[in-house]
Amino acid sequence: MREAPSVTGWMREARFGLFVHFGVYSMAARHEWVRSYEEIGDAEYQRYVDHFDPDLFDAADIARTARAAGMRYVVLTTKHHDGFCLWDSAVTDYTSAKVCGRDLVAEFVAAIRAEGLRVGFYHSLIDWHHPDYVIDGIHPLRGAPDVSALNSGRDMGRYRAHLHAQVRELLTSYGPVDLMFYDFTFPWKRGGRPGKGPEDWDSPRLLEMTRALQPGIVVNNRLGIPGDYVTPEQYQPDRPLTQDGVEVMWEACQTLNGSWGYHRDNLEFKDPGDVVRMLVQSVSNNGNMILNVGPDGRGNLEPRARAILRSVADWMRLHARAVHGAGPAPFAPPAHGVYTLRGNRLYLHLFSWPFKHVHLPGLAGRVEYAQLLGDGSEVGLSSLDSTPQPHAHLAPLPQAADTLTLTLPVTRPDVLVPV
Ligand code: H79
Repeated sequence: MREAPSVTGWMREARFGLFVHFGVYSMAARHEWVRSYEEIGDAEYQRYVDHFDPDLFDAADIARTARAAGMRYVVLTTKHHDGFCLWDSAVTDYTSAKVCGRDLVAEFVAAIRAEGLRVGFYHSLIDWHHPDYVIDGIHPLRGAPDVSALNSGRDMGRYRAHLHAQVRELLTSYGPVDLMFYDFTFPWKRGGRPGKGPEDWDSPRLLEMTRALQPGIVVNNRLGIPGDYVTPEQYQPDRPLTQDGVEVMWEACQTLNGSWGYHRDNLEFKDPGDVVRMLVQSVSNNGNMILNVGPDGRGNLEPRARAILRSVADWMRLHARAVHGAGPAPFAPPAHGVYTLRGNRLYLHLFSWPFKHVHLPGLAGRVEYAQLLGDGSEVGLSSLDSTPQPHAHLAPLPQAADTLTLTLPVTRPDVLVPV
């Protein structure tokens, strides 16, 4: 069952990507929203800009790490909500190029391509630095005594022109770009102030320009108008997603520890088993997962993130074929498990080990051969129709005639080393 080729074909096939959140907030090291959370003014935030020196930002290292983990695409924050740009923009000096002489977007694109991976840009529609961006309920200056006076000089029309000019730069200066992750539209009121809707960005024209400049690009739906895929954030859908009754491509974006930007004191990391579970759950529901790392203030990938990705890489080395090019299966999985299907190969992922046997309704007579994917060792098959059935008399509950029973090792064969 292959779908018609389309611009999204590579992305469905890829299933697994790496998100990279990096900016001057990485130096504050307490969440990429630090400017908003702590209502930090421009002058006060400037100290991160002045001291920005990402001497250990090594795009080649990031690209190698992603590829080893079985990720097929990498998405970098070209600009986050704080407005600081990682490329040499002609329309602002608030850039890595002006501050430290490096076009990090250029370094990123070259390195990702060199590893044979797809290139994605994250670009924030929000901009807490631009003088024309109207202060709303999540803006760092929302608590200023004179917000109305400040806003009277601000003009979203001028900001919109700036936003479009920056996107044009990104989509014309770096060769082919495979994916654009716009972030985000929030038409709801907060703190008594209206949010921002598609009219603030002129989303239809921005989307049109995006496609005109990069005809092959895949675009998310956070412009507030339909795009090519939807982006559940830190949330795992438990079924295929639809829009207006039609199935839609989706990508769960997930963090390692709840923060996208480097967060030094947050020690609550997911374990690699959780990460793998989220990935195969995504694939089983016809979705992707993009997993985030936040390089630290010097641009380095911290040891905790590296260890998790190394462990995921170990798992992917053995199990990638159950992920890349795989999708949902038309069978109901047993408890605590999901299926993924690729061609005529069905993969059963068990999140809780069922001791010696697992029963698979509807699969009797349909499976020719079974093995553990990790080591290629044969797994025994039995059903009511087949002989021999060595343990049938021991089963407390007879299984339905269409149920296939697998005989498993008593304990889980571990391929993931805990970190
Ligand atoms: O870049 C990462 C996040 O910083 C960004 N998207 C990912 C990829 C993101 N920005 N906003 N959000 C995610 C969600 C915003 C949630 C909000 Fe709120 C709820 C904004 C206002 C209400 C959380 C709570 C932030 C302020 C209060």
